[in-house]
Amino acid sequence: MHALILVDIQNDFVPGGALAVPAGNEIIPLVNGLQNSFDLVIATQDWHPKHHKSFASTHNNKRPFEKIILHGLDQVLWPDHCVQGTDGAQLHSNLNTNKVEAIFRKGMDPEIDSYSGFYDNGYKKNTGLAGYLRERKVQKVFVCGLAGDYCVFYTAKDALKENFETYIIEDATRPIDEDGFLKAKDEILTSGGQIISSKNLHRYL
Ligand code: VGL
Ligand code: ZN
Repeated sequence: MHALILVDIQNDFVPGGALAVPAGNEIIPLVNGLQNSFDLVIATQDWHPKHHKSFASTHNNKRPFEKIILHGLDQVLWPDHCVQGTDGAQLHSNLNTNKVEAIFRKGMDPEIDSYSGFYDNGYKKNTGLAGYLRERKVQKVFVCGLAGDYCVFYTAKDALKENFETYIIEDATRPIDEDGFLKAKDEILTSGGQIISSKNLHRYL
């Protein structure tokens, strides 16, 4: 079984949203088409309570994109985004979700950020995604969505950690920062994952 994970394709991560990923909207038609090639499609959804500690506005005299240490972990401070129940937190309305069998929400604990669909950034809580994929007999995990240098990267990293054959579909993601994404791709490759183009997807299925 091979699964496609649609990471955080939410209104706040596309241009016009609170934490817009440049050209993030451009992946949506491709992602919609890709879903037909998979046995299983699941999605993740960034889903923060108000005043989450990853928001710059929660701290005094901090601005978005400043870095702090939060409970011992490096933390980028973000604009308020993907607040539970808001329009910005909804999956993008052009994203076809008919084939999505499950949605794993993350980032609910106000004290810790959660980039990966599998664990929070401190590995304190497991979302159950790894167990779900194993129960569904998934061996290969293909990751796409937003943002390439954060939630896509960390989801792919944890998929490797959980011993899934792991692929990032490069043209079906967009990063916040291009340099960060170069480093991220390098780390995936050195950890045994692959970075592929949707054009070559048939070779890996
Ligand atoms: C993300 C920063 C903060 C992402 C989520 O989906 O990549 N990035 N929260
Ligand atoms: Zn977030």
